[in-house]
Amino acid sequence: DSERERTRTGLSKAALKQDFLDNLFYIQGRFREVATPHDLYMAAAFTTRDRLLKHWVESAQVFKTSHARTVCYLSAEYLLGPHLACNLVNLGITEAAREAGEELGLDLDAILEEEEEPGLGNGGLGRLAACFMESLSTCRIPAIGYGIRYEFGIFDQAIEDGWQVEKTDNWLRNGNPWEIPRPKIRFSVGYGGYTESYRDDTGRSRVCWRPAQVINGMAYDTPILGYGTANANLLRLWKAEAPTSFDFQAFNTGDYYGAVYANIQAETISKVLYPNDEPEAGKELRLKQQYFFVSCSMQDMIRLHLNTVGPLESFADKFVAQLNDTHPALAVAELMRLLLDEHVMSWEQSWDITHRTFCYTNHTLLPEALETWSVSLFERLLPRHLEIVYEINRRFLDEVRMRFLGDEARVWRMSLIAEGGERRIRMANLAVVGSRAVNGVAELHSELVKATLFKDFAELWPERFHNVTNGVTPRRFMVVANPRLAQLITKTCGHDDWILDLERVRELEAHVDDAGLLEDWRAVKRAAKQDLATWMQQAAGVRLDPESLFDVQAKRFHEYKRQHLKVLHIIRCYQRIKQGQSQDLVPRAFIFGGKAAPGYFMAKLIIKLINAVGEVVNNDPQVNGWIRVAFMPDFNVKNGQRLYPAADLSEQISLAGKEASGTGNMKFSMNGALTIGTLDGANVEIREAVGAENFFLFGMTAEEALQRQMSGYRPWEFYQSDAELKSDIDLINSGLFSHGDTQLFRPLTDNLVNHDPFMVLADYRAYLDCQKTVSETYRDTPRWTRMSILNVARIGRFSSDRAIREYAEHIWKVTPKRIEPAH
Ligand code: DL6
Repeated sequence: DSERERTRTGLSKAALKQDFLDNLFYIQGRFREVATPHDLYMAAAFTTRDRLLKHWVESAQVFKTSHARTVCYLSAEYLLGPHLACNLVNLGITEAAREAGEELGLDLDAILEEEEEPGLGNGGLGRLAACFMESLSTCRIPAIGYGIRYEFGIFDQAIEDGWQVEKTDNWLRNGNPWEIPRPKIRFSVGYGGYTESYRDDTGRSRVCWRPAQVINGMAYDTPILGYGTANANLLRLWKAEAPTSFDFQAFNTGDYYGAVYANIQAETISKVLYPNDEPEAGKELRLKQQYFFVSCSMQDMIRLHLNTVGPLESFADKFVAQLNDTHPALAVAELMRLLLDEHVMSWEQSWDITHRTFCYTNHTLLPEALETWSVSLFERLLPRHLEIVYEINRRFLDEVRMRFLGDEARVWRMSLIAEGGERRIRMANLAVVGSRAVNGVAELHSELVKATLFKDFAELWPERFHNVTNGVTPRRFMVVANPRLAQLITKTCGHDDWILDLERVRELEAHVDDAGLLEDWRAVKRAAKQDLATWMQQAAGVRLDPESLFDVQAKRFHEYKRQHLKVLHIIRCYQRIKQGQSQDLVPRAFIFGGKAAPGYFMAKLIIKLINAVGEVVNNDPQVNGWIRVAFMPDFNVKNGQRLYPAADLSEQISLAGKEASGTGNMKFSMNGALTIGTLDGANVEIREAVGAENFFLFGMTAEEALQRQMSGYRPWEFYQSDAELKSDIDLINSGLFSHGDTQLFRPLTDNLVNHDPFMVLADYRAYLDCQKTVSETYRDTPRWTRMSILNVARIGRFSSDRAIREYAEHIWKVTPKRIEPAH
C-alpha cells in the first residue's frame, strides 16, 4: 500500500526513521535498547538500500524495454570503499538521515564509522573502476560492472616493530547489506580436459571442448546509484561454487572427504584477491580466477542479449565491453569460443562481433607488470582457448606480413606468442588485437604507449589508439571526505551545482582575493588537520601538530614511486636541525600511508625504514618540535578519506615515465593540497590545469631519464659528489635508525648506490631544492592559501564524470538514458 511504499522509499526524516526502526526489528531482530553499533549500521544500510532498490529496479526495467546500448566494464578489481555515506549523498538524504538519527538518539558519524569497506582491489586500477561505476550512473550511461566477489579482499595492514604485517581481510564476516545474491543467475565454467572435432548437420567442421572440471559462478548484485539522478547501474560480482554441494558418486562409494574436497576446491577460485599490483608469475589460480569471471560475464551478456534484443548478430550494437587492463583479456577468446562452439557461428562472423565488442585500457608500462601466461599452463587449463588464440594469431600475423613485407622481426615482436625460451602468451597483444579501441590513462602515458609498448601496433592501426585521462569522483573525495570544504565551496559559489559539474568550482577563482574566504579556507584545512591528528594519535600513537605543514605521500609502496626519496629528505632535515641549520625549514609532519605487496621485500624494507626514522626523530626532543614522522596503518579508501582533506602538500614524486596516471594526485589537489611532483602521469596535466606557478615541479623529464639510462647511469657518482646525499645514506648505514644494526638497510642503500633503477639519486638534489621552495612558500600563509584555492578551483577536469563522457563519446559510442524518477 502507499503508506508502506512511502516508508520504504520516502526521503523524509519521518520515513527514514520508521524504516530504520522496521529494519532494525525485522531484519536485525533487535530493538533500540539492545542494538549493537553493528545492528544500527545494518539497519541504516538496509534503510538506504531500500531507497536505492527503487531506482535500480526502475532503471533495469527501462534499460531492458528500451534495448539501451550498455557498457560492460570488466575488471578483476573494484576498490569500492564504504558504501553508506556515498549512497546517502547520492540520494540527497544525508541531512535527513542525520536528523532522523538525532531524534532516535543516534550519531550518524558513529554509524558510518562502523562500516567495513569491501577492499576488492589493490590500488589505483581497482579504485578507478569504482569511481567509473559511480560516474557511469551519474552520467546516466547504462552499464554493468563485472568482477569477482573475493571472500578475502586486500589484506589489512598492521605495523609491528616498524614492519608491515598482513592480516586477513574478512570483510564478509558480519554480512554485506549492499549485495543481493542471485541463486538463479549461475553459469558453469570449465577447466582442463580436451577438445574434439566433429561435423555438424550442415557438414561443417566444429569443435567441442570437454573440460575435466566444471564449477559454477553465482551472481551477487550491488546497486550503484548516481548523484542527483534516478539512474542506478548494476555491479555484478561472481562467487565460485561447486556445481552440486555433493559429488554423490564419490559419496556413495564412501569417499565422503573426496566429495567435500572437490567442493572446497571450487570455492577456492574466488577466495582471495592477489595482493600484488603486478602479475604473480605462473600462478595457476590467478589464471583460473581470470577465466572464471570472464566466462561468467560473457555468458551473462549473451543471456541478456538473447532475452531482450534477440539474435547475436547485433551483440556488438547492444554491448561494448571495456577491458580494465589485461586481467580480463581472456574474454576475447571466450566470446569467440561461445559464438563459434556454442552458438555455431562462423569464424568470420564471430570475429567481427568480438572485435567490435571490446576496448582495452592499458594501465602500466612497467615491463614486470605486463601479463604473460606460459603456453603449457594455458594449454592444460584452457585447451580450447589456446586453439582459438593460435588461430587469431595466425590470421593476425598474415595481416602483418602483408602490410610489412619481409619484416619478420616485426612479426616476431607482434605475435601473441612470445617465442624463444619458454613460449608465453602475451595478454596485452591479445587485448590490442581483439579490441577496436585502446587507450592509455593520461596524455603522457598514452603517448608512451604508442611510442614504446605498442609502437608496432600503433603503426599498423593508428586510428585504434586513444587517450582518456583518469578522473576521480568528487562525491566521495570531496563531498563525503571533506564536508567542511564542500560547504565552503557551496557558500562561496552560491550553489552546489559544482558537485555534478566540477568545472564550476572555477567560480571560486573570482573570490581568491577575498580575505574572508582565505580565512575560512585556512580554518577548514586546520580543522581537517586536527581531525587527522586526533585519529593518528589513537591509531599510530604519534602526536602531530596541526600548525605544522602536513606533507603526505599515500599510495602503494613501490620503488618507482620513490617513497625512499622522501625519506632522504627527512634525514636531511634531521641532520640540518641537529647541526643548528634549521633556518630554512618550517615545522613539518611527514606522513606516509600505503601497503606493500607481501612478497615485495624492498618495498617492505622501505616501510620499515620510515618507521625506524620516525622512532628516532619523534623521540629526539632536539628535533621533534620541527619534524615528525607518521605512518598511517592500513591505508585504504576509508583511511584515505581522512588523509586527503588534511594534506597541505601532496607528494607525487615517481620517476618520470613510470606512473601511468596516478589518481591520488587528483584527490589531494581537489582537497586543496599543493603538489610537489615530477612531470609524470597526470601530474603533467594537473600542473597545466592549476598553473605552473601553483605546482612545485622538480626532476628529470621522462625523456631525460631515458637518455640518462641509455648513456649509462652511474648512481655512485651522485653519491660521491654530493656530500649531503652521501651523509644521508651513510647515516642510514651507521645503524642510527636500527639500534646499531649496520646491515639492516644495506639491501636498500646498496641498491641505491649501485643500481638505483628508479634514479632516486639523480633527482635528489632537485627534490631538496624544490622542498626549500615549498617551505618558503608555506611561510607566506596568504600566498599558500591562494595557491590552495586555485588548485581546487581549476581541478574540474579531473572529475571521473569527464573521463566517462570522453569514453562514452569517443570510444563506446553510447548515449545517456535518463531514468525519470517515479516520485
Ligand atoms: O589507471 C589507474 C592506475 C593509474 O593511475 C596508476 O598510475 C597505475 O599505476 C595503475 N596501474 C596499476 C597496475 N596495473 N596493472 N596491471 O594498478 O592504474
